[in-house]
Amino acid sequence: MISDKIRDVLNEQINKEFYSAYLYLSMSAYFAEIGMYGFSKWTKIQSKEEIDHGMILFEYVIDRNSQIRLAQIEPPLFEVKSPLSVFEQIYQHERSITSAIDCVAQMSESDCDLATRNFIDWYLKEQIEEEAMVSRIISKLKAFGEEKSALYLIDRELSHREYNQPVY
Ligand code: OFO
Repeated sequence: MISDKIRDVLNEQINKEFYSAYLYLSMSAYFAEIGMYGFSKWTKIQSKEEIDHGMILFEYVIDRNSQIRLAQIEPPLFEVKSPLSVFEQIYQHERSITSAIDCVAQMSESDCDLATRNFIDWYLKEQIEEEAMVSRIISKLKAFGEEKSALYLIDRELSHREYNQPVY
């Protein structure tokens, strides 16, 4: 069993992961609208992974004999200026998710809930990978993204991403 405080923060995190899925899915729609199908595929796959992140938390809360409290998911908000600006917003978003995960880790530690503290390690590592992956795309967009032909090549590269269900 986990404390009510930990139950609530894990439920909040489930909401954040599903919000992330919505955000990436709306970005995927935007990229499809402007004909950038590689960017669209990449963000759609990321959206699926975010649902997986939410579901891993969901199963954990149930396994700990606690309660799921699903809340409303806010509409996804982002500005559509350019692929670079969208990826910069993704980076900021992922940084905010990293801070939220850090808080879960700190709270579980101060609650002497070592099982949750151990569980959340997977998310800490996942956030390092996500921030790095997004920051590499931003660097490429900054270096070459002004040129349409380079953008086309980056779009093609992103179209190679395949969905791999995250394994906890
Ligand atoms: Fe679930 O990692 Fe991104 O948001």
